[in-house]
Amino acid sequence: MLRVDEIVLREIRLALREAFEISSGSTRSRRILLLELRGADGASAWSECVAGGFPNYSPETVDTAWLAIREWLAPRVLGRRFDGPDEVAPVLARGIQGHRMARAAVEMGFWALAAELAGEPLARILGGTRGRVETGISIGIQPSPEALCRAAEEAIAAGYRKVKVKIRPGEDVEYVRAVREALGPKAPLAVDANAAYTPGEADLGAMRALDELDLMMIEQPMEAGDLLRHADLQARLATPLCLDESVDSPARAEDMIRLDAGRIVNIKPGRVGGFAASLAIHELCRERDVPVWCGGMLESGIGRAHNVALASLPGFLLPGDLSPSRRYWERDIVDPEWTMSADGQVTVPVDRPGLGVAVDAERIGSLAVRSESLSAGSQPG
Ligand code: OSB
Ligand code: MG
Repeated sequence: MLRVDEIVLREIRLALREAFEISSGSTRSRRILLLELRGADGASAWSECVAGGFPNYSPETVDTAWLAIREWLAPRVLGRRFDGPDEVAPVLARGIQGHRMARAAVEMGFWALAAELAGEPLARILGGTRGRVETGISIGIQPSPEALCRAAEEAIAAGYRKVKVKIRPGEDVEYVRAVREALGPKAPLAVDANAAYTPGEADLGAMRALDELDLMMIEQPMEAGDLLRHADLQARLATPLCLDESVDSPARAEDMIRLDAGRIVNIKPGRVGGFAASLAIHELCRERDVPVWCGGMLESGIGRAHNVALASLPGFLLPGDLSPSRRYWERDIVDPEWTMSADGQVTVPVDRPGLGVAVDAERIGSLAVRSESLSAGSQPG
């Protein structure tokens, strides 16, 4: 039996060691919304909402998620008895459009709490089978092809199993060609456009040029809702398209497969509404032989723990964006911090219950710029 009596929301700000730029915007300091779920019997668990400070990747933000959790989501689950964490997502979804990142944060907190109460690692209760997961790096847009090549070479030297480079029109073919030449023909290289391209001739030309560079995938070239145009593009390219922003539910993953709008799925549990939806997408893709991998959203060590657990499932056949803590933060908010071996593997903490890392609640308290406690009975609406 699973019951949560209090959810504490906290916003912290963590400065990135270096600014991270994607086609739609740049982040220097990450606004992070953390949830602490307190169970009936003193047990507690943490989760992280992946929404950012600005609606460029998704319409959701830290502020919309805070509102959604306080007004509509927390009141549905506080004080309510669940037989298992898989029962939470449908309760959060009923009659609510969107707000998937907010829903995911609550739902994933319940999974972490269930693992804690069962004395099992989160990876185990999700169905994870691996003790180590391969990691790739995601490199933001750089000032020059030379700077990008340096970053890519350092990443390969550090052991990363996949190098993903952010692109946008004008900072694409020349940059990626330089990286391909620097790393050699066999290096595992991918690009991510974060929806910056259109179906027009100019952008198609860039896509055709990228198609010559033996990339593992081209991630999300066009707008999230544009499955048909992704299908048209996929028909013209040999390189598999990978969809990220477009796949916000198991149904959209099925659409992708049926339309051949992409051949790989980047699963981010935060984007799809949580673990139940992630498991459904994983299952569907396994049945259809579609490889999946676990994406990242510049998470702190808490969100990373959730992602690493998910990435240990058997269908996660490609390296995830699961960089170690040091890639992003001077100091993480978990102990031990996430690390990567010299051959690009992150260890799944299967010998410890719950998230498998200790959350530094004291530090979170001192970093918090706002907090709010929600409990059963004291709820609006
Ligand atoms: O598209 O995968 C993306 C970061 C913020 C928003 C969108 C994306 C990303 C990343 C970061 O690529 C990956 C990571 O956390 O390592
Ligand atoms: Mg992406």
